[in-house]
Amino acid sequence: MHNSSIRRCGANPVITAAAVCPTNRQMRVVGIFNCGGAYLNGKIYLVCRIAEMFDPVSENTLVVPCMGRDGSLTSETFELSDSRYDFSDKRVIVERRTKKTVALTSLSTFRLAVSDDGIHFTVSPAPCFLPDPVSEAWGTEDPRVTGLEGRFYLTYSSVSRDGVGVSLCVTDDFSVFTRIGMILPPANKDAVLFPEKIGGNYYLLHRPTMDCGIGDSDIWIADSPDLVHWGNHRHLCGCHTGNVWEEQKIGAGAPPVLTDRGWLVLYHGVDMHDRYSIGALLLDRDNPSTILWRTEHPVMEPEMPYEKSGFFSQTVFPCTALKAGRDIVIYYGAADNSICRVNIPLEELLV
Ligand code: MAN
Repeated sequence: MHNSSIRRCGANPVITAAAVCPTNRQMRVVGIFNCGGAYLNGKIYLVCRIAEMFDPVSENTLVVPCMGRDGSLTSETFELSDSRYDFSDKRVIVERRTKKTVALTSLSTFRLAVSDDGIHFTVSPAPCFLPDPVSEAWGTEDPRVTGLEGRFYLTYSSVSRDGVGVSLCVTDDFSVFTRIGMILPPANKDAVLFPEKIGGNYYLLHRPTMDCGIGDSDIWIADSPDLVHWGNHRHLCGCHTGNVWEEQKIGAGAPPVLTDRGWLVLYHGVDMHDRYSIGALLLDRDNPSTILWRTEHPVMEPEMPYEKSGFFSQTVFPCTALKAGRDIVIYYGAADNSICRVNIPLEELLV
C-alpha cells in the first residue's frame, strides 16, 4: 500500500485533553485516546478512554488514583526515592523484587464524544459509567464498540490488582450503559466482537497475555451462543512472522468490517522497542478462523509529531474502523495523548 493513500485528517488531533473537563477538582486530564465508535442517527459517537492523574504534591512523591471499595476515588502515595520500586515506565509502578505492577500512575474512565461531521467533537462532562470498585479499581481501558442486532456492545479492559480482563457492556443510545460483566478473565485484553452472527454463533477476537514463558501475546478467536459464555478458543495469528514491527505482541484493534472479500480486521503490532503500528488481516466471511491475507508491512506507523511523542510515545492504536463511501475511517489513539482520524481507501487497504 502506498503511503500517499493514507489521508490523515488535517485537523488532527481531532480531540485533545484540552476538550475534557476533569472528573473532579483534584484530577488533571493527561490524555483522551483509544476510543470505540459507531454511527447513530447521522452522528458519530465515540466512547473514549480518558486518563487522569493527581498533581504531584512535591517533587519527591507520586500520588496515584484508584477506586476505593466504597466506589469513591482514593489515592496511594509513593516516594520516588523508594528503591523498592521502578518508576521508569510513566504508566506503571513496578515492584523490583517481584517485577509486579503495584499501581498505575493514572486512572482511566470513559467519556462520550459526539460529532456531526466526524471531525469536530463535543466531549461529555461526566463519565459514561464509573469503574467497578473491585474488578475495575485501577480503571477501564480501550473500549471497542460493535453495532450488533440493533444495539451497541462495548468490549473493554477491566483493570485491577487482580489483573486485566475483558468486560462487556451494552447501550441502545449511548446514554444509558448496562453492564453485562466480565466475559474473559485475566490476563486478556484487545477483545472485539464481530457485528453479526456467523453460522448461528457470535464471534470474538481476543488477546490472552502470555507471561509464563510459553507462547506469545497473539490474537485468538472464540465463539458463543449468547455473548456471555465464550468457548471454542483457537489461536488465530501470531506475532512471530519475521516482521520486526510486530515482533513483541499483536492485538485486535477495531471490530471487524465486512467487505466484499471477507472480514477486514485492523490490529496493532508492537516492536521490541514498544513502538505501536497498525496492521490488517482479512478473514473468511463464513469461517473467520481462516486467514485469507495479512499485511507484511504496517498499514500505518507513528510518523507525525503527535504520534511520535506523548504520554506513551511512538504509538498509533486503532479501536474504530467505519465504512465511509469507498474509505475506511479509522479513529486511533496517538501516543496515549489524543484522538486522531485517518481515511484509507478500502481498495488500497485490500491490495
Ligand atoms: C497497552 C494498552 C493501550 C495503550 C498501549 C500503549 O497496549 O494499555 O491502552 O495505548 O499499551 O501504552
